[in-house]
Amino acid sequence: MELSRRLFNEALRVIPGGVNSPVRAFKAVGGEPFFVEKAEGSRLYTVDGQELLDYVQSWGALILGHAHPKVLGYIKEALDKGTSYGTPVENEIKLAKLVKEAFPSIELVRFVNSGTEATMSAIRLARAYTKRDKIIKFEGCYHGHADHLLVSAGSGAMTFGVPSSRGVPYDITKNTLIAAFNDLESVSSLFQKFPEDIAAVIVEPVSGNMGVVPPREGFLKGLREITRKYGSLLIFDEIITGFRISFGGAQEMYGIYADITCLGKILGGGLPIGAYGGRKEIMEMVSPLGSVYQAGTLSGNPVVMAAGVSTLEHIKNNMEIYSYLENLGNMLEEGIEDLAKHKGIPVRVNRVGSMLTVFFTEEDVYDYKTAKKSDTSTYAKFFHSLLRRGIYIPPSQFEAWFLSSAHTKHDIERTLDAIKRAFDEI
Ligand code: KE4
Repeated sequence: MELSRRLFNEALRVIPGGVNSPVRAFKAVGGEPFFVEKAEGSRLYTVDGQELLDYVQSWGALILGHAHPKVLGYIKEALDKGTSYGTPVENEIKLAKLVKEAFPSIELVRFVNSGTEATMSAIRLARAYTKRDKIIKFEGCYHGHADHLLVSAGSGAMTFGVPSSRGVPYDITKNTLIAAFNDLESVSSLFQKFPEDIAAVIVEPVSGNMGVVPPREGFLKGLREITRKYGSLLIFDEIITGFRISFGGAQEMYGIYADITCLGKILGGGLPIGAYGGRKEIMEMVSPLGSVYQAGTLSGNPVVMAAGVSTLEHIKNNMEIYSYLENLGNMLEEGIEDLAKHKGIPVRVNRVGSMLTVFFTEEDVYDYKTAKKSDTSTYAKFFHSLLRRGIYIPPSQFEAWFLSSAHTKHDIERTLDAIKRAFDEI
């Protein structure tokens, strides 16, 4: 880790915390981050020559694994024609059609450059469409770092135990109401209090940012019903789940359809992207058609569109990826549970398809409060024990592990062997 250490010390002199996104700094698990030289398939290769089996996969952006030849091929072909034109390109249409195919609730879709832009724009649009100001989000869910959504946020904000961010004026967050995930009563009581003021409910249909927390039976259906009853919009933040848990995300898996859907990560094949979409009568309010302004210099960038089209086309032509990932995920989940039981270590493994979290707790984890009961210091020891054995899991208890189609049965066997040894050490 010598070169990584030197580079990190250099990075600290020029970048806040030495990283361009907080969770990468290893603050939640201690130690210093390694620097990566290159990546391929399920592997990362550090500047110090270490090979790591990667369960972060760029925070869920790579369901095909690193440097997939087909995706790289499309990107290289696009790069040979330039990097950005600031004009329409045909691949924007192709990617939009692929999104519409996967998400029947989307009639029109707008591409942006990050998940944050997608959710920020979706909230603005919902407020314009309903002419209401308040929104409901859930404690522990993370929708990017737009001011009005950095309240009781998950992911890095939760990791640091600072659920809300400084620099966000109360005037901005006073319209953000907080409910508890999997608790419909907490939602209906807010609607009873503000029956005509709530523009939208925004939710990660399967939360990935307090660790993985699946929706309980009836939760999503209940959100669909209550938003319809009060004339609010239901926004599904599928930036993680879209194309991850199925090609059509949580909407396909659970059969509940959102009014506005936010997408990202896999959609861009590892390049910067976000998207928001919904039915025509809503999306036609977006500039230049309507009065809701949203713009972006690099939105619909030709190289990003090529990466997205190649990724989604590959998945569409190889849909058996999802059953492959379900089997690998199940093998990992059951293996961890068996090992923990055998060692008498209290864990809960929450999993949906190829996204999972190992919580160090004796209780079921079904919302923010139960997730927060996890033993984060044990998680930190577990993290480093696995890293020493060449296995890289998220450097935070409150993130999701991700499998890719590049992971193999042998990778899982190797991981379970390392976990067995790690359990001996914690
Ligand atoms: P970005 O602005 O980071 O592209 O997307 C924000 C976002 C929105 N919605 C969901 C459900 C998300 O998970 C995210 C971003 N996820 C985090 C970690 N879970 C990205 C990692 C990071 O912040 O470095």
